Amino acid sequence: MRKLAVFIFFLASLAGTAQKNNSLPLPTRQQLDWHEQEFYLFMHFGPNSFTNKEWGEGTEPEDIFNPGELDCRQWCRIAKESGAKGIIITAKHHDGFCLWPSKFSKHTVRESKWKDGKGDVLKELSQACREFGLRFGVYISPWDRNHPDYGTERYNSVFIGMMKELLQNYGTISELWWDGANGEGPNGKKQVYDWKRFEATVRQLSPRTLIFSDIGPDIRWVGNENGIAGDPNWNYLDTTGFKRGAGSPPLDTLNHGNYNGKLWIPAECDVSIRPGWFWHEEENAKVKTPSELFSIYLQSVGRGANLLLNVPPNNKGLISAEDEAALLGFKRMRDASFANNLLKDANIYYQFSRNDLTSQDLTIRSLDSNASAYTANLRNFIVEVPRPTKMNCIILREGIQSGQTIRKFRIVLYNGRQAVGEIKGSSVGRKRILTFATATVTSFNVYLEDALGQDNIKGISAYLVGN
Ligand code: FUL
Repeated sequence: MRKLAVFIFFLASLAGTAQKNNSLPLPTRQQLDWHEQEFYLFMHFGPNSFTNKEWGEGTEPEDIFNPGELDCRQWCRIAKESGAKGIIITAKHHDGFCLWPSKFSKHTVRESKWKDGKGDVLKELSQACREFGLRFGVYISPWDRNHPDYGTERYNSVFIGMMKELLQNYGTISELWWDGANGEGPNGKKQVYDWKRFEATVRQLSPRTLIFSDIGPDIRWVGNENGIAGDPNWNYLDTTGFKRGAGSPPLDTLNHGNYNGKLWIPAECDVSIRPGWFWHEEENAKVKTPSELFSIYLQSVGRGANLLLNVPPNNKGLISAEDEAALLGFKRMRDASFANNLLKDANIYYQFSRNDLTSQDLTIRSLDSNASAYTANLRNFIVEVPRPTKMNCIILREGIQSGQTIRKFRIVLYNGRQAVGEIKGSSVGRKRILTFATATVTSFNVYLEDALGQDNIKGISAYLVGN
């Protein structure tokens, strides 16, 4: 009898040779790589970090921006220690202030006294990210409450010029974040954005950069700012007829995706570690606890999405001690919860008959008796642990390189012949973390009740979390 590792290897190799479901949208190589990032940090930083505002007016004097102890290496050290895979920084928020000395604006770090106008936050952060092996991404708000050209066609070229500076001067930009907010500029007008040109510019200059917005094209907004993906969460979305911002699909659709959607546009869950997106002194005592962050993790990464957690640097230019402690506590909880895979010594069997679902009647055969005979029938399987084991969490992983094919599943837990729990669900995706009341388990059956083509489970593990 073979062990779990063999099972996973076998299924992984099957997934590799599986016939493609030609009708299913598939992730690109960049998207697949993005899915593996799981968790990375957002950093809202700019004049608002000094004025106690969330949305600056665009009229703040540049000298307000003066982070006397700015240390991007401290940000990166903390990001790394917390297990985050990268940092996305607000290069320009709605107030229009540029954290880099853009040629296309007179409202930038260059006009401030910070480092005598010679500072460049993006330069420092991109270098630190490289040093720490983190990905570097930028948020750039199309809405600009400062720029004199905002509300005219000229602004579209300004925005393109700014994006070119970002894409060409700071090494690889892993993700470009387009905020959907579109308000009025200094002349009281709203901008008609030239999204086609914006997108073509990014694709042409940096084809590997993933573009985030309400509707992608590469990554979609999850429809809330609480960091919670829908259950189910489909990686598919239909965007025809929808726009970014006010014309975006209903929030519920963004939250769940479209079951039969035509494009692979997975969800990213953005949420702040504090009540606001920017740092405010009075929120130092309101930083989310490690348990709250862990619960968000289960509902974002645990539903096959990615988690973008905002940790805003303070007015000194440092991550505050409160945020650092919460992040490290969150990391310890993840490590402690997922250190001990209870299926390490488990055996996996396939059952032949899909109608024959009671444990004592199952035809149990081991995988190595004739593996090739089973390739057509991998839907249901039994996992047996060598001794009664307490567990409250099972993780399923789908081989999403072949699409999101699992549409309905059920798991029945047994202690001997006695059923002691049942878990039902629909989407799996890259990772599905299922938690349930702690049970003593000797085996469990996994039924993939609705799945397209070759079934696509790439891995399975079980844990006792939060104990
Ligand atoms: C929103 C913005 O208006 C907030 O200030 C913040 O940047 C959030 C992530 O996106 O649309």
